[in-house]
Amino acid sequence: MEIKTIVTTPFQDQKTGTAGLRKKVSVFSQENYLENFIQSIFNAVPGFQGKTIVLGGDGRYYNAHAIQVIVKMAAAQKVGRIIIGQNGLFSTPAASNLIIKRKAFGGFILSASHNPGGKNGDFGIKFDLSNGGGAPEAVTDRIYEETKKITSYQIADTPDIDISQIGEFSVGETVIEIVDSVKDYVEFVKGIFDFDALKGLVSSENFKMRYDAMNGSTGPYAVRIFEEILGAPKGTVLRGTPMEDFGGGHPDPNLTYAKELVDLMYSDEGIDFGCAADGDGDRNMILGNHFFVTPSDSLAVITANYEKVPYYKGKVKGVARSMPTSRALDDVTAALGLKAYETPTGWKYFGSLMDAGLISFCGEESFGTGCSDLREKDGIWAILYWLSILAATGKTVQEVVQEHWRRYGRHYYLRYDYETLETEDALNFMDYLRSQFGKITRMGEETVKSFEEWNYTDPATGEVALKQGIIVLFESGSRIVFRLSGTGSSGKTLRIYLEKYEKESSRLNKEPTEVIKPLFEGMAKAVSLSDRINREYPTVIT
Ligand code: VG1
Ligand code: CO
Repeated sequence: MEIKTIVTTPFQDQKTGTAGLRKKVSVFSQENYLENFIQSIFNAVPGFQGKTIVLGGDGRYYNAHAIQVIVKMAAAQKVGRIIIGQNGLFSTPAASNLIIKRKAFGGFILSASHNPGGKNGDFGIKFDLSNGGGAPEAVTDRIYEETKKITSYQIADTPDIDISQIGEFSVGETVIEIVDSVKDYVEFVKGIFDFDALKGLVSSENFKMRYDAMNGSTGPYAVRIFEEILGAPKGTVLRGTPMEDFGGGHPDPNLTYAKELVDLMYSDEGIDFGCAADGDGDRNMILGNHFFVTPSDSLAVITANYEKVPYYKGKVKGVARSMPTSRALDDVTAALGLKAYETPTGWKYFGSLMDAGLISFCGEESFGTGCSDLREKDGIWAILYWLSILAATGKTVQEVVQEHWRRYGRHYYLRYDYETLETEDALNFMDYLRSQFGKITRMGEETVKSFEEWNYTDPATGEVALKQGIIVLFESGSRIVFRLSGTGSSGKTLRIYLEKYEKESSRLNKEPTEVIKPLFEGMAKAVSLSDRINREYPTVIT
């Protein structure tokens, strides 16, 4: 097998964001673009030779091509073994699980997560390390440096491989192992949850659930777990076939993009439990009958109920949430005497806390929840956890959450996203906010207590991450956070996170929009939001 050295020139835009490198397919398909990035990983992270790696993605457009390229480039590096999901498919948590289980050196996850797919959509690559989690900033910075000075890459001159059949064969010195994408993941969740108890609930005639796979990677996982193993009737899994363009949809499990499921849950069909995962299966949404659970509440409820999942009984010592995630979790950790950590946005920041044994669960307001048994967030894990709570308590989703609010109070919470702003407008707006630190003392009815930039020091590694968001804290306890997204592929997305705490029992069941509106309007006026960002309305409110 001949190994070719191809001369190339650097691209200046291969800096990874919150979760890997994400770009339009048209950008990724420029000549040498993908190859440069992969070679830069090999250059920045020595030691691939003879080692095992995991490779697969969410099935979006360009996955099939990228797999062939990565196999040939990995063969040129004399990687020992490449474990590939059948037809190239792995959900992100399943890939993380395999990296850990097979003691791999790392993994390449081909996904742009919840971003739309297809020829005109996004593609992405995430590089995970041997702990099964996204490479930390020190590593991604090194990769970025390599991308800026790359002059050539190596690739094996060999035909495309067949990834449609389970089995093993070799390409040069590299063993290729095509595996059932679902099997190891199923064993993983079976090791955590009581499948007999779950089966009792899920297969019962009195319980109806729907799982929306959004034509992403989790369809086959959900069919196997919920329909085949737990005995839910066929048809429980909606949009279960992975598609290159996610059926034209936006595979993001929230009230806007999973609208059909939401409508179904608010109809008179009498569905008890609704859930969805994103394109690569790391995000989740939880719904009850006529009831939506915010991701921040979900994390708090999961933590408050950890004794209900026997596997976690007595095991949980600490829990973490990303900074913009509501502080509902903090009430629980304080009451249960658990250690609480606050990290920057992005799952990679949880990894070091898990490696150090500090946390068992973690979550983000962006529909991400997960556990330290993996190093990626995990949609199906969260869904099985919720089902376990329902099975153990015999309560409905709504009862569980309302009981939680009665005990701990409720953190009303909404996120306003302004997508694809002009980069300059977005950056200027953030700078404007900085210029107002200490100056703006009131926003509408609220009195400002502090207004500042948030910087982070990792309690496990001492690593520092600066400027991770701007926080306005009010005397009332309400909070507003501003930050720019690190996952978009064009322009800038401004995220504004708004939170208001309520303990009064008569005010626990209000519409979040109604409660948050004055907070939003007071802020918007105080900082002349629309004028500064040149946008009247948010693109999405979640
Ligand atoms: C968004 C979310 C963040 C999440 C990230 C990756 O990042 O806010 O919480 O970790 O997406 O999620 P940003 O920088 O756009 O706000 V996923 O499902 O892409 O792996
Ligand atoms: Co995702």
